[in-house]
Amino acid sequence: MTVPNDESAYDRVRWAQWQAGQARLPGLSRRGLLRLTAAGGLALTALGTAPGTASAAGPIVKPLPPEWFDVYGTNAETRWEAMSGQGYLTPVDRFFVRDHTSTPVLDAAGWRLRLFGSGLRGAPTAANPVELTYRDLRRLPSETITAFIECAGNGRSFFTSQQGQAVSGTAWKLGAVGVARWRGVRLATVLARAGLTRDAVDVLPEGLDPDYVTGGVNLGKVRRPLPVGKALQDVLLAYEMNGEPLPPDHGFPVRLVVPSWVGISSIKWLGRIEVSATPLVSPWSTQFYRLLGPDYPAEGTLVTEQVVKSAFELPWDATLAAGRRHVLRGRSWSGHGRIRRVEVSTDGSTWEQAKPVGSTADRGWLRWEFPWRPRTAGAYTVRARATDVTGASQPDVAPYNTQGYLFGAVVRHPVTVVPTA
Ligand SMILES: Nc1nc2c(c(=O)[nH]1)N[C@H]1C(S)=C(S)[C@@H](COP(=O)(O)O)O[C@H]1N2
Ligand SMILES: [Mo]
Repeated sequence: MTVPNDESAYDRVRWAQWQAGQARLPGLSRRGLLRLTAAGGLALTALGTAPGTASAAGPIVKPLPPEWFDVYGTNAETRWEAMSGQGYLTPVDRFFVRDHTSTPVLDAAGWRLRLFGSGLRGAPTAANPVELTYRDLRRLPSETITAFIECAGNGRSFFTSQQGQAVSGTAWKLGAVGVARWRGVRLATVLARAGLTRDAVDVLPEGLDPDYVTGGVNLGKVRRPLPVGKALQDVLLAYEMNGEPLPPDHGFPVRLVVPSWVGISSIKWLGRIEVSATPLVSPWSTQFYRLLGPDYPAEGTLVTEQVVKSAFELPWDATLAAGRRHVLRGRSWSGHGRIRRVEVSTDGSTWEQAKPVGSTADRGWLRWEFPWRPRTAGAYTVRARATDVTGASQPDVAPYNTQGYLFGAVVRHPVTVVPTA
């Protein structure tokens, strides 16, 4: 079976196979599957709106000081002013957290990665998988990459506040993104050692966190298939983040880092990987993380690469003094490649180039700055708009989709300029 390189072709093929009963959905009981199927498209969309299952103790392990984070149930986004004065990387303690349920605290010594499936030599079963220990993994050749991880729903709240559209899911502003240096072993290396065959088409990484239950249906472990092409390209089994062992909230002992793709691809607390010679799907590829709505085909479109975005390292509703020289700083990033140009507008109509600061990693972000001397006090809106190497830029309006993914439009950031004392 051939694997389409083009992602939309991949999705068209997988969707057709899923509809025709030729794709498997592992990890869901038959009853769960029937309930899902019976629920139909509309109700499936509503699953995304079900409230999180936060435990009273707090699903996230690390401290979430209010000056660094806005917390929504089992998720916490970085406040952009907390990036002010920081270097290129997002410090681990300020990195956003997105947990479907809660952070499990695992032990590296007892951890095993289990690989199985029809896409491996000898087709090992889930009950008798190829196993790797943490020490095995640490002994394999390592690679370090700098890459952002960003939630597909980052910026979702602006569908409502800027475009007046109702969407389901966590109402993130722009802080569900961070850049880190990830060290680990290429997934390609591990798959080769496990006996990857030419027949393999999909890999399905799965987390060790609790089952995700929503709308009364247990969807099983958090998991999302990756086409084998992407799995072999630049995906890392990461055990270090910014030079330290991964902390619990970010996937200790081992997580996947799938550069440039939506955050859900980067499965944390990795436990198993099915490697399959037949197509695989999961609720995270058939219902969640699909663009659905009036402008999309009925089955929607799979979300893979992130779009272009920009953010100011300013508090929301920042206060600045009139008549003074300020330097507005920010960062821009894209899933399609490096940022080539950033423009800033402070007057609602004209755009000027921002100055790049330092260099940019291929799969990271670009830092920039823009000097500004607001002459008079009042309410202002500052805007930043980036263009990447593919020519993709930020529109004024993001295409509407019911689950509020990929908000790539220019964000109107309010700033209050006060008279100088
Ligand atoms: N096992 C597991 N992996 C997961 C998730 C999860 O809930 N469980 N959340 C995903 C989502 S939706 C995102 S955006 C990223 C967030 O990574 P972070 O919490 O390290 O910032 O992890 C992804 N990997
Ligand atoms: Mo996400």
